[in-house]
Amino acid sequence: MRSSTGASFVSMIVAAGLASAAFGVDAVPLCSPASEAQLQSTSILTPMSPPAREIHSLAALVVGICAAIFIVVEGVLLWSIIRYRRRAGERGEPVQVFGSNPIELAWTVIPLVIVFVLALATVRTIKDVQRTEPPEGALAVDVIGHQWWWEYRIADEDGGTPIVTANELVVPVGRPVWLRLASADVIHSWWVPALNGKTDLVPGRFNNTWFEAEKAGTFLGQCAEYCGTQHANMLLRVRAVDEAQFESWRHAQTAPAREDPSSAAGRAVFLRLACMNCHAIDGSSAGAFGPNLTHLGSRETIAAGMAPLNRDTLRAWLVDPQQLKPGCNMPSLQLTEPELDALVDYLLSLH
Ligand code: HEC
Ligand SMILES: [Cu+2]
Repeated sequence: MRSSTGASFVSMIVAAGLASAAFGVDAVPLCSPASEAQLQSTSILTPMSPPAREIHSLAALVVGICAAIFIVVEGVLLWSIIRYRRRAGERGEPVQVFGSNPIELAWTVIPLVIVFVLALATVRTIKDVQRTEPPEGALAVDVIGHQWWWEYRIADEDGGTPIVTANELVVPVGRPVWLRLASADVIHSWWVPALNGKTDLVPGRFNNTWFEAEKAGTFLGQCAEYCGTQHANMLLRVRAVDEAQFESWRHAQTAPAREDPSSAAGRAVFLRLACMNCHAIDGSSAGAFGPNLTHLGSRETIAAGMAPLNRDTLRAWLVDPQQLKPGCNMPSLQLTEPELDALVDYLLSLH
C-alpha cells in the first residue's frame, strides 16, 4: 500500500534520472533565497524534513555500500586480468585451483553481514517514516485525492469547523504535520520529495504519513500514482510559513466568505448557474464535487497548480476548463462576456 521506503531507492534513482533528463536544472528553481516565492526544488537530493532526510541517508548508505562492492569486485577483476594475463611463451592451461575454505567462507559471510546491516537500517527508517501515531504537537490534516486535484481539511484545534481548501497546503515551519490520506475515486499518491516519500491514497481506507518543514518556502510535488488523463497535472504545493503567518492564514481561512457589495453581481451568477452544485462557498453553496472556493483569492494557483491565479488565467479557465486541462471534471458552462466579468470579479474578491 505504501511505498515510502521499500521502493524509495529505486524511485530515487529513476526520479533523479528523469528530473535531470526532462527538466534540466533550471525548470524548477533551486532553492535560491532570492527567488520571491522561495520555490524549493522537487529534487529528491535536497531533503528538508525529517522523513525525507532519513530516506535520503538510507539511500546514500545503500549507494555507498553498492559503490564499495563495485569498486572491490571490479578492482579484483581488473587486477586478475592484468596480473594473470597470458604472457609470451606461455602454453596450455594455467594451474586450476578448486575449493578454498577461507575464500568460500568470506564470500558467504561478508554478503550476509552487508544484507543484515542494510535490513537493520531499512527497518529503522521505515519505523520512523511510517509512524502509526502522530508526532507530539502535530497539526492534523486530512488529504483527499480527487481526479485531478487535492482537497485539504485542517482540523480546528479549538473544536470549530475544519478549514477546507484545495491544492495548496499551508503549514507552520518547524512543526510536525500529520496527514491522513483518503481518496474520493481512484488511487493517488501524495509525494513532495523534499518532505517525505510517497504515500498512496486508496479508496476505502486511510493511510497516514507525516513531515515537518525545516525552512520556509513553497515545496512542490505531484501525484505519483497514475490516476487518469490529467494525472501529470495533479500538482502539489506545500507552503511553509512561520507560526505567526500561519495563525493569520488560519484566521483568514476560518472567516466567512467575503460578500463585497461590489461583487454581488458575480455572486448572483455563481448561484444561478451550476457552479453551486459542484463548489462550496461557505454561506452560499455547499457543492463538494470540486474545490472549495470560499477563499480562492488567497491561493497562488488554479487547477491543481497548473496555472497561476490571476484575472487572465481565471477567465480563461471559466471560458473553457477543457482548454487548459483537457478531460478534467469541470465543464464549460458557455458563459456570456458579462457573466464572465462578474464571476471573475467575485471569485478574486474571495480572499
Ligand atoms: C460538474 C461540476 C462543476 C461545475 C458545474 C463547475 N465546476 Fe468548477 N471545478 C470543478 C472541478 C472538478 C474542478 C477541479 C478541476 C481540476 O483541477 O482538475 C473545478 C475547478 C474550478 C476552479 C479552480 C479552483 C482551484 O482551486 O483550482 C474554479 C475557480 C472553478 N472551478 C469555478 C467554477 C465556476 C465559477 C463555475 C460555474 C460557472 C464552476 N466552477 C462550475 C467542477 C465543477
Ligand atoms: Cu492522482
